[in-house]
Amino acid sequence: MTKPTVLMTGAYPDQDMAALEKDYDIIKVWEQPETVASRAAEVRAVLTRGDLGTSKTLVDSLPNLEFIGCFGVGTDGIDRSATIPRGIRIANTPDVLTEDVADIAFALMLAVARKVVKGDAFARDGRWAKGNLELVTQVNGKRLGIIGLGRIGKAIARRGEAFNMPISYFGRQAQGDVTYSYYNDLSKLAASSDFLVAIVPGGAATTNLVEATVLKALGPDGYFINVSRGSVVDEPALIEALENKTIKAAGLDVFWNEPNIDSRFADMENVVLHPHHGSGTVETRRAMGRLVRDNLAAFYAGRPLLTEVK
Ligand code: NAP
Ligand code: 8YV
Repeated sequence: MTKPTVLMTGAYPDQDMAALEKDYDIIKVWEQPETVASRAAEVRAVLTRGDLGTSKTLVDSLPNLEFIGCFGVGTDGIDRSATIPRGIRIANTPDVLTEDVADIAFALMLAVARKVVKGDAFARDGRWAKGNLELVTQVNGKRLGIIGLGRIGKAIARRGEAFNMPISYFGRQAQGDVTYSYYNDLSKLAASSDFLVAIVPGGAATTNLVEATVLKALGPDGYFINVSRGSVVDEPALIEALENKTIKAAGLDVFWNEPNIDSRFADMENVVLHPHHGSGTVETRRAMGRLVRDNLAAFYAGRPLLTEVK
């Protein structure tokens, strides 16, 4: 039987590529960009990743496209102005990555406040023999502010509770199922936080949400952690705040221009950088790959998608 043609915008982990290639005829855009035009009519399904998305140009070039599967929960990179008018359905990978992304938010909070990266270098390069590492900042008991109390935001809050942190959050509305303090003004949340963690979706509605005034409100003792999308923060303002020490430090998993991030970050002592790898564990990536394939199979079988993005 002929295998259905699936166009992929970027590679998945080897285990997923092998499983996909068993059941589908894959057009690998990153290896054979020239084949897209000649085989466009065959393509009913595209697979992409949260960090790659799907451009309007690509969608418009595929006349029979009906389904986009996203390896990732964030679908801000998929141009909805191209998909909505054509009723193209989208499935993502929520929930399976929630706990790992919350872990990396906490890893960044601890790494930056407790200076774990500096401590590692200090122990390796012999500086320890000449004296102790400077005193660092405590995390437990500090005020935790969460921008976006969704699936991952709530998992971060649960970790905060275990660290005895008073928890507050910002979102478009207060949530009935939590007792945390709600702020509808982000600067007020920042002013009431020692650690301000961004975990809202990217896209037009949240672009530059964390602007200079929010960072100013966070203040010289405040830490900013971003595990959402680079677009959520005004990055030049963040760099200025870090350079001028108007905030204390930042832990960043996401950036405006990934993977070619602003080179000024590399020269700063008061940042811990991480290469957009919040969901990058073997276990979670396996679950994400499985969910993408299950959605793809459901689409071809005419069954309801497991995790459709509405
Ligand atoms: P989710 O459950 O949909 O939660 C998103 C939260 O953001 C909701 O609580 C929502 O609350 C709030 N929100 C949405 N739009 C907003 C706006 N315009 N202004 C203020 N708040 C807004 O999503 P999730 O599963 O937790 O994932 C969140 C995001 O994390 C993803 O979209 C992705 O960008 C990012 N992510 C990053 C990584 C990584 O590796 N770093 C991995 C996975 C996900 P209200 O509706 O009450 O406003
Ligand atoms: C992944 C993500 O890094 O789920 C998301 O929105 O940003 C991450 O889980 C990405 O999707 C994999 O490329």
